[in-house]
Amino acid sequence: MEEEKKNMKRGLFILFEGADRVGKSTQVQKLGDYLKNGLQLDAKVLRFPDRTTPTGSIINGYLQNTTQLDDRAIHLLYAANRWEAKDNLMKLLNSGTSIVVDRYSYSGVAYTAAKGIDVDWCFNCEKGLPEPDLVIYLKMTTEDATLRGEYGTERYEKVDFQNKIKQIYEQHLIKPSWKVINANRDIDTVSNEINNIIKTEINQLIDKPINYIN
Ligand code: Z5A
Ligand code: MG
Repeated sequence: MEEEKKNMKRGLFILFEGADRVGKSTQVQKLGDYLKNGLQLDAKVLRFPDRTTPTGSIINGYLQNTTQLDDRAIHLLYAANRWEAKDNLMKLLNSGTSIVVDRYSYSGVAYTAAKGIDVDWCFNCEKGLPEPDLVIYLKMTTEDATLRGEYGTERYEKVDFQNKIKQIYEQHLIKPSWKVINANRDIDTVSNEINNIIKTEINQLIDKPINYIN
């Protein structure tokens, strides 16, 4: 019989960030499973862009190169895609459900700033969104990431552009509180390191109020 789920005052917001093909979606699923089955928490996995919404459908067309859009216009659509999810994110967190999120505001800033647009301009429309309690940044070289499956089929998957994205993350976005993980190891080694971080830090993270990006 399944053990009873733990009652949490509020859910935890854990975010995975990083350039293309570093293993974010793989690790998001694994951490979601660990929270649910290992730690017996209520947990949900979410991703941005959410391609199922009206803004998500325009973003999907843009990523697949069927729609062309001004760089700032697509940036604002990515942000709108997060703002339309805000109430649901807050509802989940306040009802005690933890969320493991695959990309968020920092992807928004990194990918647009890598096109040469001012980082502060990019960040402005993210201010006021719920802030993650913990950000896990998966790091590896672009050269190693290109060796992974299906690299190169969507709009941004070019080596020079990926290096610019990494540079924006690593020079402008990573804060001392982020966990920078060596992603160029086998899936289970990376996952075990992340599970250990969560197990060690979960109690102190959960005691803090939900913050907002500012
Ligand atoms: N974007 C933006 O511009 N602005 C925004 O605000 C947001 C996003 C939110 C779509 O995102 C695009 O949107 C993205 C940024 C931009 N750019 N592009 N292109 P997406 O999240 O939908 O992208 P994706 O299709 O999921 O790819 P990804 O995120 O780049 O991949 P990943 O999630 O990091 O990797 P993965 O799918 O887990 O793994 C990739 C492959 O490697 C797969 O075959 C795995 O089995 C394999 N893998 C995973 N881990 C390992 C390890 N440890 N060893 C070996 N092989 C591995
Ligand atoms: Mg992914």
